[in-house]
Amino acid sequence: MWSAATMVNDHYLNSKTNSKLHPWFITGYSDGESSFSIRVRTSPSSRFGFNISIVYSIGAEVNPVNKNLLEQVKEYFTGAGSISKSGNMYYYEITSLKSLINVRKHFEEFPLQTTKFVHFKLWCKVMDILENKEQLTKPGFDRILSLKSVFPKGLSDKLLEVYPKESILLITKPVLEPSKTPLDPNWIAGFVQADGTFGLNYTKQVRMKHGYTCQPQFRITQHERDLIVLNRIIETMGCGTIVKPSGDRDRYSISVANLADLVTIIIPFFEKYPIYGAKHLDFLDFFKGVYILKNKGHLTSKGLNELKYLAYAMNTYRKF
Ligand SMILES: [Ca+2]
Repeated sequence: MWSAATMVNDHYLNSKTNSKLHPWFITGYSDGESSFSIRVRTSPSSRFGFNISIVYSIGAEVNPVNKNLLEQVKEYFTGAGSISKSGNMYYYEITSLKSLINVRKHFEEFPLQTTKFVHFKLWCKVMDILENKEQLTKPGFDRILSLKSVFPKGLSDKLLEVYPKESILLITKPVLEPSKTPLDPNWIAGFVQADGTFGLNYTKQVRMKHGYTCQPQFRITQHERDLIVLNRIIETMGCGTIVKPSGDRDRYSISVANLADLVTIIIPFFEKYPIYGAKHLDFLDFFKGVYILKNKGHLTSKGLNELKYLAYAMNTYRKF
């Protein structure tokens, strides 16, 4: 009998890659950190003066652990594309149409859960046009401009000089049907690699005997357009509350700061569904910190020192 679970397992077992990453991890990580884009570049030799290509790209901050993670993602997509460095980021990019067809298959089987889904759908429409070489016909070329115009970056000034807005047929964006189904835990792990934070906030606290305390917090931050997915994470995991970071107008976070929830839900969850990227190291330090707090270590100077040491060697303080 067919079920979503057996479908996932069949894919997992039959896939030809050696990647240890679960298909839903790939989608969760992509929901947080990837882009599906349409590149339109000036090219005098091309029909209509512009060359069109589509790209799948996913980034991670530069460090050896993240490099390894992107190599695993590359492995998952059977070695297609390449990883490059730009500033303090690595980008894994796939640009060949043939390989992108496989990427599309993955995201059709394991769909994006955030509003990125909408851009994926538009991107697929451009892929259809490119596959049939219809970009070489005026209607096909115009259709691509219409599809690109509803992307966040829209059409470049260069493009608008040649093809003014009035000449572009407006299209309606597809909408993401809000789902209420529980999320796959591996999706959550991938999403946390992209947009989650494990923090130990070591702060002055005059009321405390040693003058300091430490507050643990697990967070996932997202633009308000994806508030629905934050609520689905809370429902799937069974803990967390939605908070609005001060000064951050259009973003919301899930916050879990309650020690009992961290010990009984968050830590066991990410032990069972690992994160793989550098954020996994932050999780391990967070894990140690939470247990020091659970054992009331923050009431002793030895425990506080350990917490301080952890807090100032993780996240942005981490040295590789
Ligand atoms: Ca993100």
